[in-house]
Amino acid sequence: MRMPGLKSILMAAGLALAGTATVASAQPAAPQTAPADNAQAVDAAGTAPAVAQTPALADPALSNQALPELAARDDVGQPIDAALGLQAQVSPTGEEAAGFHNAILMPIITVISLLVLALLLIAMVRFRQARNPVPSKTSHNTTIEVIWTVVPVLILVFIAIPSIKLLAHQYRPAPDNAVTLKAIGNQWYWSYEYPDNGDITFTANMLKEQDEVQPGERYRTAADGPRLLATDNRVVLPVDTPIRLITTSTDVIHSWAVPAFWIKLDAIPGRLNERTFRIDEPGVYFGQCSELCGARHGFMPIAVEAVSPAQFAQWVRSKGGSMPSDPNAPSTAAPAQRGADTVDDTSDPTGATGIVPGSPQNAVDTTQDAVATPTSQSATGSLDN
Ligand SMILES: [Cu+2]
Repeated sequence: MRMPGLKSILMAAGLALAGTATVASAQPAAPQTAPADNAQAVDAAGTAPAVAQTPALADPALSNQALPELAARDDVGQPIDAALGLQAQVSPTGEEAAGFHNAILMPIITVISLLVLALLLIAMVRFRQARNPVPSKTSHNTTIEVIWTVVPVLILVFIAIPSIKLLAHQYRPAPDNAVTLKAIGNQWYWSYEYPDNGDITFTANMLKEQDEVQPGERYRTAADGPRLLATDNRVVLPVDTPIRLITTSTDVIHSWAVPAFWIKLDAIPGRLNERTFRIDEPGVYFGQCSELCGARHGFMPIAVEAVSPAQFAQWVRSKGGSMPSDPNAPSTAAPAQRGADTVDDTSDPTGATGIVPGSPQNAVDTTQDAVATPTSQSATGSLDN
């Protein structure tokens, strides 16, 4: 009897040791895998991006955001003491989901719970043994059996319609003008890239408390946000703009989650996950890694600063990046524009575009096509090509 118990204890101990050995060997490898993971940024810049893997800051006492940093608000974008329900939602899907939860799911589950409680109480009181010394011989009742089958089906169908609609909205692909944010999970911090905005990469580490830092080292202030949620670098995103969030990881599975955006997306090594969301209100929003990822899982917070599109563009340029509309935009965005122009010029059935003055071929086109009216824009596009 005792032998299998001892054997399983030994096996469990062996597995536990093997597990810690894997974690220990994976840890030093993590910093090297981060730059290699981003093949897109390597292509765009021509050189491997020097992702700052060490949390060291140039001046740790100062914020290194090139923005007047927004102060975090107590009532939005973070947990509130003794509050019930969902955080205030600032994205369209979040508002839809919160409405679904508050207006449909909560009332239905409340009514069902009260009904079941009432039925239990009735059964306990009316059909108790003391009151029914001779047990009833009732075995079934067709009407009630039909009702308790059909009504739950109807309730489920009623819930499924808004539920599937919400699911579809959550997985709507990003439009072309979306801003791309790539969040990379590391044990135990997040690093970020903006692949459409040049070579912007940075890491975000949790800010320590004043009594935990060395003299001169940056510590958390009230404006940074709550304890365990404030980070040294905030993710900056524009409001009223579709955000394409891409997550991946360098070591284990993490999860990028910001409750106010209704976003929780796993970051999985070797994979890219993608979701789209929009932020309606400027502000500071906090989240945390939401996948158990190791010893410091609880200490890799997420802080997002949502600003106006103009401020976002200013921030991007101050970080050495560029907006897709900039003339010196990186090659990741520019070729699509030129390619689109070429297609427009050649596929125009009226021959109205792509006319170069003095070209014999175009002269023929113009004579044959009565509606040919070259615009300066199309002529420029043609000359460029
Ligand atoms: Cu994590």
